[in-house]
Amino acid sequence: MIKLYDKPECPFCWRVRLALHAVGVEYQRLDYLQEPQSWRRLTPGSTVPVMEDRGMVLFESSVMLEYLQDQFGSLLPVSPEERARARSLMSYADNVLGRAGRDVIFEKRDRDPALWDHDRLRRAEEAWIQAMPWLDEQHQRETSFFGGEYSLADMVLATRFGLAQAYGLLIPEEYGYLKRWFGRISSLPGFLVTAPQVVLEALADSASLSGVVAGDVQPSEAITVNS
Ligand SMILES: N[C@@H](CCC(=O)N[C@@H](CS)C(=O)NCC(=O)O)C(=O)O
Repeated sequence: MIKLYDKPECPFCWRVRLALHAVGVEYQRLDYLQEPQSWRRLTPGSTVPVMEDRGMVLFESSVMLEYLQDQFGSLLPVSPEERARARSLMSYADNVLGRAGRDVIFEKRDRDPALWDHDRLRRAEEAWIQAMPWLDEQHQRETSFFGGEYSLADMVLATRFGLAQAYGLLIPEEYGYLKRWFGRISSLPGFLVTAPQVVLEALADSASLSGVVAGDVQPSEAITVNS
């Protein structure tokens, strides 16, 4: 069985959990802090995620996603053009959207609000807003970026939006395609089963504000083996 050394709130770990769920593979989820020695032995850069499959060790999330795509073939669009587009979206998710979100998360996470650097937050929020128009234009349909099938691009973006929302960075109202896409993807079982607690709490808050039953959202931390 695949082993995944994992940290719930890490966006790189979450995308691998999403992809594993999407291909329907059973895996064992290990908290890297509870297995520090075996984890450190496997990763030259001391990062998570780390994947172990039948003696093979992978320590870079993009390689894990490509491996799952090569094994199961259902995580990227078929044509070379659309695959290139999916990879461009993933790059945008990490290098543009993710950078803005990361600054807000790092500033707010586990810190007394009295100590927040408001200039840093304001700059990150501006960068977040500036990242929206290009993404909003990339939609062909509302359900996903690729004609109804969820791809790795959707998964990587969903983790960035989910974590950002948990720290107060929302999709502005005028980006209707993006809002509807996130509304749909964040209600799918794969998203809910793999999401970190902080994301589920933010979703439950926004659901209760919009009248949906918050108890529908279940935490994922209790789940160590997924199928
Ligand atoms: N490029 C790496 C980045 C992984 C990464 O930066 N992981 C962070 C957590 S999000 C990490 O392991 N930090 C060290 C730590 O948390 O101890 C990948 O995609 O796998």
